[in-house]
Amino acid sequence: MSAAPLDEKLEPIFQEVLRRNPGELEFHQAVREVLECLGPVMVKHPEFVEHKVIERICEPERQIIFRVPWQDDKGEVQINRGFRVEFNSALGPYKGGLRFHPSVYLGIIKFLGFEQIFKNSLTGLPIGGGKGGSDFDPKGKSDGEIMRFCQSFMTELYRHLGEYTDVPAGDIGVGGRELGFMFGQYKRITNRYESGVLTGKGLTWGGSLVRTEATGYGASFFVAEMLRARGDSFDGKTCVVSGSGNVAIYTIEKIHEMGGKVVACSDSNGVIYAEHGIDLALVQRIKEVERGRIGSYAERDRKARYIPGGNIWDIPCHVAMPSATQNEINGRDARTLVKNGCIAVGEGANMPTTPDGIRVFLDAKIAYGPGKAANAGGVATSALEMQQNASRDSWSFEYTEKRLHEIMRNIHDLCYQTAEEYGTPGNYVNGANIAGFIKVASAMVALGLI
Ligand code: NDP
Ligand code: 2IT
Repeated sequence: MSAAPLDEKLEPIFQEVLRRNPGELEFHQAVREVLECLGPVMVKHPEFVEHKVIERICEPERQIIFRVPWQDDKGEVQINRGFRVEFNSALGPYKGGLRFHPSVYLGIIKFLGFEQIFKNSLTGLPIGGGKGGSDFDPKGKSDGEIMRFCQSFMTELYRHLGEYTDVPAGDIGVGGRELGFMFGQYKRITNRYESGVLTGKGLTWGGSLVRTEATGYGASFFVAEMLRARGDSFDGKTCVVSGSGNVAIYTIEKIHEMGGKVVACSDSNGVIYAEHGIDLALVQRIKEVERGRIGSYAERDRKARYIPGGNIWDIPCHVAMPSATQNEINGRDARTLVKNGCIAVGEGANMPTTPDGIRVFLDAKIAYGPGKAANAGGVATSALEMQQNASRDSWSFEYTEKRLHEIMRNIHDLCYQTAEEYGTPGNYVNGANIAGFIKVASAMVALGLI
């Protein structure tokens, strides 16, 4: 954990968070990172201290934990645990994805929900923060098993949702297929075609163009803005993108469109290194059509190399875009990246860099875009999907992408300017945490003690 000291008013608040949430390491990490940035804000805004905004913001408004029973293809009963943490609704209905992964426990959902509050605030759109999921492992399951699990999950969750209450979407292990099964079950139970209750929907049943691409495109736009602020661009840059899921795929696409070359991607088993540039159509065939493993890429692109168990951050690059999971870049990885000439890092994933790693990037003064700013394009486009659903309209790809691009530019500029205003130019961590916090905190004060 980072050694940076906390402001004397904030230290006891953090100690209380540790005491009240034992064993939730990722949640502690996410809270500490935000609190480390807020000392100067407390000086400028004594009303936030008086109204105990930080103490309140660290405590979820509501946490739901439930049993998810389902039957596998052999007829055997399986039990998983479901979660929805409704963290903060000062700015709008709870909004955030659902993660299905065996590593999921309350501490992961709380870290994600906590980050989501500030990310959603940065988008400038009316959405609060929440997150959910399950320790269900979708890998190797049949479509029938996925459907039965999703139906059971929604049979409990539906009572907590609503277009004005709580609006889930996808995250790791949850994409169009899973959202379809969940939307179908919601519609059946409630007898309402309530499009605005979920985002990331398919295009034939209320989804928005660009939502599938939005996180990866948005993260690439954010890095392009950071590079532009330094008089540079993606043109001719060698890039590395970890993961090979939704975020990674559309990051690769947009980087290639903007003139960069992605030479590596990965999954939890290994790394693909393609010095001549990753063939995106092949990655998409393997991941989106066949639902296979990235290792099989090297069997079909003979110039590429598969490194089982490899560390993607050992591959030299100008731009690194972690797009898999939390804490995938540690201090050592960050030092390797900087030593190898990395000039920019854009986080498609949530909290992919450890506190040590963040310190290395900030000390090296490279362009470092933290997840809650860089990957906000996904949830921002979810909010655009909600707008389209509310007006029973659907926008063109070009118009929706233009809106996403503007939003990412605005987030970049807000973080950049806030970092300057607080005396730490170029520090997007401070910029994102401070700007994201102030908007939510101001709304919480205005809404009274709730
Ligand atoms: P997907 O399920 O589509 O893909 C996840 C990718 O990350 C896979 O390649 C997966 O490999 C890898 N991965 C997941 N968990 C681990 C792990 N514990 N160790 C190593 N590799 C892992 O998810 P997304 O692309 O949607 O999400 C990726 C990241 O982006 C997550 O951090 C998510 O929170 C974040 N994000 C997603 C948004 C969205 O709109 N989808 C929006 C904003 C952020 P494997 O198949 O081997 O598990
Ligand atoms: O982490 C995230 O921002 C997401 N998984 C997307 C959330 C959303 O509601 O679109």
